[in-house]
Amino acid sequence: MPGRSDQTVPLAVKIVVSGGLGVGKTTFIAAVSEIEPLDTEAPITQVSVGVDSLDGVESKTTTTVALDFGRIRLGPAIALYLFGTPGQARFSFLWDDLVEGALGTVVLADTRRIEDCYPALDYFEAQDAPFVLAVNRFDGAERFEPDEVREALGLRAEIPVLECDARERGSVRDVLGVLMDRVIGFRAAPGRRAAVARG
Ligand SMILES: Nc1nc2c(ncn2[C@@H]2O[C@H](COP(=O)(O)OP(=O)(O)OP(=O)(O)O)[C@@H](O)[C@H]2O)c(=O)[nH]1
Ligand SMILES: [Mg+2]
Repeated sequence: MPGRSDQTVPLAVKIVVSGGLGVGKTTFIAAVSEIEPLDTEAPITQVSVGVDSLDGVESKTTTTVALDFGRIRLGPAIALYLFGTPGQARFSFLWDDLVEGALGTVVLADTRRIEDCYPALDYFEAQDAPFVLAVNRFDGAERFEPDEVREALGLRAEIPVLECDARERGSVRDVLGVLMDRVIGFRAAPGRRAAVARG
């Protein structure tokens, strides 16, 4: 491409990491970011009582109140900019701004509280960008086959359902790799805009 050096200027790709409260979004981004991840953790306050369910994550004392942000290079040509959504439902008004320009999304799920990912699924199914569903393995959580998770959530066959450990860099990279395959396939599909922001 004229005027562009592949050695020095990677394509900048915006990716969103979403899912229910305490599902591991901040952990997922921190595990893989090559820059000091920005997080906006704050103590969970009384305002949350009766609004945000902490069932299953009772030990959680802080929560993301605005966003998480991290960056990872995928080879020399692509840099992923990762934006994590806040988990509490009362901050969902931030999502519209956060997803602006995003090319794909990882929706994280916890099988102990699988229904908590419905708001994110509903939201990202309506977006014009692909997403993958990644089940974050928590200690003591029952294991389910990806197809069982797919069926329980009513996901279409073409949506990838994966398992991951949000604390492990390699595992997070694997999820992002599958998402990028989807993003590339989606952008290349006939009738789609090949609109990838240039870094
Ligand atoms: N065992 C286990 N614990 C995890 C894993 N991922 C995250 N955790 C823990 O789960 C808790 C919640 O993780 P966070 O990354 O803060 O979750 P979050 O989705 O960002 O939470 P909110 O921003 O409040 O919605 C933390 O104590 C993590 O250490 C995992 O894969 N396995
Ligand atoms: Mg968080």
